[in-house]
Amino acid sequence: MSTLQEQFNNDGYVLLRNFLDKDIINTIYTDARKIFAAQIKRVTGKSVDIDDRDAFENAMFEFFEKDFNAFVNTGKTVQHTFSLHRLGVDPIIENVLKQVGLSNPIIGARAAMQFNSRFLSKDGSKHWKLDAHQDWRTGQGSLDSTVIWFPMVDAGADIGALQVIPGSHKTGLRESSTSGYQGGITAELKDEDFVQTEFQVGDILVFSAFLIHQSGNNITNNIRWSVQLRYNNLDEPTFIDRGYPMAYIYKPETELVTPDFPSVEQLKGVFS
Ligand SMILES: O=C(O)CCC(=O)C(=O)O
Repeated sequence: MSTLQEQFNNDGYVLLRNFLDKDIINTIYTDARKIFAAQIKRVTGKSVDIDDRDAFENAMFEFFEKDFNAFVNTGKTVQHTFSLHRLGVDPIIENVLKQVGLSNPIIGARAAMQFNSRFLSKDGSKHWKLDAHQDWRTGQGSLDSTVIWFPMVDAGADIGALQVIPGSHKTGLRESSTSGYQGGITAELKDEDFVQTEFQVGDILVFSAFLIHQSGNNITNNIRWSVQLRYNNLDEPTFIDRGYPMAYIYKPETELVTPDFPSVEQLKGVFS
């Protein structure tokens, strides 16, 4: 067994330094900001420089306040970029999954991106950060189901990088107030058991879906942009025996989101 796998089995996670090409991460980050910038222009009338971090993020907050619905939909749209999904199936990712023991990895859920800031939450709600949880409850895949998490900006305690409880992946599936992402483990967990992770761009955290973890507290005025990739192992016997359950449900809206749209003329315009 490799030392990497031993460490992963023991602690439930490994933090790999300088693992991803910074340009690959920057492309994902840039694609997301460009998509937001297009809607920021529409909603606020402002053309923002996506590389002027504070100005761009202030424009994000303004967009959030002015058109929440469009903000939510744009937030969903940035989850669908080619760059993000290309990374999710990159051989470098496939190989690291194999190194920690997933002999036959398969995507567990769509690659996802988060942009955490208290300024992107309604009415002081805590929806921008996640309480202590185990991802297995939402994925319910193989027992060696694995998550890769990394920030697209340097991230330590102040900007709320993940906090994990080493070894907690071996303590079983814990009771939770929900099976979704809000809510969390109901048992009292000790603050001092959590380890605060810290990242430079390029570092990644690879962790068991049973590892107890939570969002850190982003006390800065900046957004903590991060990516999460989730995988199962097709060879894991209980996953096979349970018939490869897929607990993620993607479904279409039942109603037209833009009533009376499109007109025949609009369609003719597209195809003329
Ligand atoms: O990025 C975060 O703050 C939380 C992410 C997380 O815990 C998860 O995706 O399971």
